[in-house]
Amino acid sequence: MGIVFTRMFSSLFGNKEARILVLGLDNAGKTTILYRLQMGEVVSTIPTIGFNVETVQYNNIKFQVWDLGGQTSIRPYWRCYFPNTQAIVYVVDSSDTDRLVVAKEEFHAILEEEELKGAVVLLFANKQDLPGALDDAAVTEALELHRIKNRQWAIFKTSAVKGEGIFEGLDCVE
Ligand SMILES: Nc1nc2c(ncn2[C@@H]2O[C@H](COP(=O)(O)OP(=O)(O)OP(=O)(O)O)[C@@H](O)[C@H]2O)c(=O)[nH]1
Ligand SMILES: [Mg+2]
Repeated sequence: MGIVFTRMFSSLFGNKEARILVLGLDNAGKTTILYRLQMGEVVSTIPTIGFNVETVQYNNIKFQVWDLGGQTSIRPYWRCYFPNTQAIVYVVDSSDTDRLVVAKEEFHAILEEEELKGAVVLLFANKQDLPGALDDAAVTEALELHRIKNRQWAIFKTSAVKGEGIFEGLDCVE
């Protein structure tokens, strides 16, 4: 998997800036992940109305990381950010089992978007530190990831608060 991603990202991005969208339901941990990536720290967050964008330099690639608000009323605006996106990080609160169906529907709707057809998809099964959090295999099943066709994707177990797994997704990028 790592080699595949390394090759893929290298050919896609070279030394250019890569534009990454961080998407997922509200409270999934997107903003926490963004600032973990950028500062290596846990920041206290409030629900994002609109977006946060930061540049993260990693493995000789400059990532322009866009973290969009995930509330129901804000999700229709995600599409404004779709053009020119190389990768999507889709963040799931693995402990929020009640909303996995909604998370699944939003995820598959994203995959249908014409403007995102070429984007690589990384899933973060976040909040692994919480009791009752589903692991990557269970999230894979709940989100019906076997339905993904003709696209490079990978899922990572993450805990933004513990700083675990966050860089693994980008780690494959050289
Ligand atoms: N236990 C635990 N809590 C987390 C983790 N990641 C984020 N949180 C917490 O979850 C809450 C929501 O995190 P945010 O990063 O603001 O969530 P968001 O996805 O940006 O939410 P919106 O901006 O509303 O879309 C905060 O209280 C975070 O501290 C994690 O890995 N483990
Ligand atoms: Mg946020």
